[in-house]
Amino acid sequence: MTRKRMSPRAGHILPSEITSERDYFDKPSPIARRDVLKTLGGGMLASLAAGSVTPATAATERTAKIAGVKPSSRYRLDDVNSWEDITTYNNFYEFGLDKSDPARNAGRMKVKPWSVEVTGEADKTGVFTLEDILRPHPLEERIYRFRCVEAWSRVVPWVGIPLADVLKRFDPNSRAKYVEFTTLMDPMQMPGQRRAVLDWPYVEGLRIDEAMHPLALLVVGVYGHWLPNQNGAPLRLIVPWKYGFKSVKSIVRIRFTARQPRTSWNLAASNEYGFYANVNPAVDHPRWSQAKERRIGQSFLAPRVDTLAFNGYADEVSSLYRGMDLRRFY
Ligand SMILES: Nc1nc2c(c(=O)[nH]1)N[C@H]1C(S)=C(S)[C@@H](COP(=O)(O)O)O[C@H]1N2
Ligand SMILES: [Mo]
Repeated sequence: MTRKRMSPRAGHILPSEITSERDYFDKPSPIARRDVLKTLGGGMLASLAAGSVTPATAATERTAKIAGVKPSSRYRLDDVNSWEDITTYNNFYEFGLDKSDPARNAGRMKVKPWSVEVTGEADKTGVFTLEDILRPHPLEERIYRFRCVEAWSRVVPWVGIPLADVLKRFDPNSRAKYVEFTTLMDPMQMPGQRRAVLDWPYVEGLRIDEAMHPLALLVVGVYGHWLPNQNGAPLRLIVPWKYGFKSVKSIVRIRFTARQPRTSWNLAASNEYGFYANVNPAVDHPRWSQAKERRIGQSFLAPRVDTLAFNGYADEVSSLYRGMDLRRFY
């Protein structure tokens, strides 16, 4: 994997100093936000001053509608969050550290043309255009629960294709025990990558049987529209029974591998962000409880709702983890 150099100024920030998404990003207090800027040396402010961060695009602007999306009859839920809830409060650190930064900054990312490199333990590897990847597959709308490790959640009408249907076309071989997904690396377009917040590019992975599970979705849209950039256009993963950080955005590489991939948040803080990261209300994060969650779009005063085992998908996925110690494999 090629890793481009970070800016020298960013070099002194260790991953261990930024272990928590929540510490930086889930505090509503403006004072906490100022502390972040101080901690990070004000680099983000400097780039703002230099005009290198795109000014606000209309955060709630609708992307084009997708034709011919078939609503899933199986994956329907009530209380779907609004377009605004889903597209203005995001984690996409490549575009900044604040929840509102991706909607403001991701507009500059060029998502057309887009191609995905498929490598590793498969017979049909190579570079494929996004169109080639999508062409054979019907697009389906599935409403899934989404649970961030920071203890917020929402309900989202994704548009996508079962990941398994796409992966099978590459004919993974018997050595393919895991699949790794990598986000675009481009500090010119992604100002957040100029800082060593994570070891860029963002990498995530699944065991092959998890990746082949029918719930795992390759997503291209939301609410019947093509994905807005801040949600990981033009192609992202959604693994609804796992914490949100597994659902990697803006994928440019898929690699089949015999060994468990090294994943970004696990590398940054392995005691806090496991490889499996299944939603589990019984296993607290070292620094906060995971028993309940705050539903985005509701008042901060609204009572938190109970977090469900495997985010409500236990009947479908718990058999994947039979015999594993779910506390250990948090
Ligand atoms: N490349 C990349 N993918 C990412 C992230 C990120 O910072 N970079 N954040 C993750 C986290 S922590 C969450 S909660 C979800 C948020 O997805 P959403 O903004 O569409 O809700 O994206 C995940 N995928
Ligand atoms: Mo998250």
